[in-house]
This record gives sequence, structure tokens and C-alpha cells, in this order.
Amino acid sequence: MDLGIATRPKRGQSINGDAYFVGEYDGKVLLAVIDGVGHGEEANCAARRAIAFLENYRQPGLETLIQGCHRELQGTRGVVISLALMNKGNSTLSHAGIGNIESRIITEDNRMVHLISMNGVIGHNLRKVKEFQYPYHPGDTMVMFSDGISSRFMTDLVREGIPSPLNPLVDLPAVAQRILEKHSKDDDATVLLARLW
Ligand SMILES: [Mn+2]
Repeated sequence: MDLGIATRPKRGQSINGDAYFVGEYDGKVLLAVIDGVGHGEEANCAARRAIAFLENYRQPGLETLIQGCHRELQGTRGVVISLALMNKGNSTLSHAGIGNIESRIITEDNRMVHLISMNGVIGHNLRKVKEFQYPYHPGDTMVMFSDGISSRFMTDLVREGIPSPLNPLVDLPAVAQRILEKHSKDDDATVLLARLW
């Protein structure tokens, strides 16, 4: 899968409270961006627990995954998460999010689809979990980012188109790195770009 991921801890911190995950399960790809509440050691610990849970899970139904993660993270700082499962068999993206990780699909004809997340913090307060289905076209680009990245970069991407993730030749790791350098705030910061296929 064509991916671009850039992440770094808050300034002055040696460890990152943000994390990401990419896993493949027979024809499906699971993508996740996670932000441990706060920063530093305890945020990192919560994020790593969430990743370990995702790694050991083999039959991903997103609501079940989030519920399981919530149980697993009791007693930690907690995390916010965006989970997307790309099913190339029917060109559908399933998505479930808790908290303020932002997720969008940028379509090849330059529309932006906002993926819906519910309020809450996994490990602390989880009320409603809801999974939504989004049809996509191969070549569309999935974007996920934590609140350490200013969402203004989306406007820049669409307006400047330089380098647009819509261009199939574009180097997604370089775009992700550029977004991190230009648009991150004083927090742990993560951006994940994935070409859907
Ligand atoms: Mn954050």
C-alpha cells in the first residue's frame, strides 16, 4: 500500500504520545492514528497498549475493536483514535472514530469527505461507538491526523495543489513530512496519508 506517515513528539519530549498502526487482513487493510491523552511517558504507554491490542486482533469489526480497546485501556491515561478498514473487494472504507483525530478522504475529483467521529476517550468515557461506510474510488487518498497538526494544511493542499496527494506520482512520505514540518503545533503530532486501491 502506498503510504506516507510522519510523526514526532511535542517539543522537549523524548517519547511520543501519538502512534499509528497499519495491518493487513486477507484483502483488507486496517489503518489507525492514535493520540494518548496528554504527552510524555503516560500518553506513550496508553498509545502503545492500544497498538498492542490492534496487533493481536485478527477479525476486525471496528465497533468490537474499539470496545475491546476501551476495556484494555482501563487505568491508563486513555487515547483518542481513528480506525479505518479499507476493503478493496468492494471499494468501501469502514470507519469508526472516538475523539478528535481528523479523518478525510480526498477524492480524485478533488472533493473532501469528512469521516465522522464520536465524542469520548477510550479507556475513560466511551458512550456511543458507530461505524460508517464510505464508498471510494481506487486512487482516492485517505488522510488522518492528530490535533498536533493544524487542519489548515488541507486548504493548502487543495488550493496550492503542491504537491497534491491526488497526483498518483506524488511521493506520499515526502508530503507527510512536509505537512509535519509546516503545520504542526506544540503537541505530539502525526499525519498519515494512504492511497486507497
Ligand atoms: Mn494531542
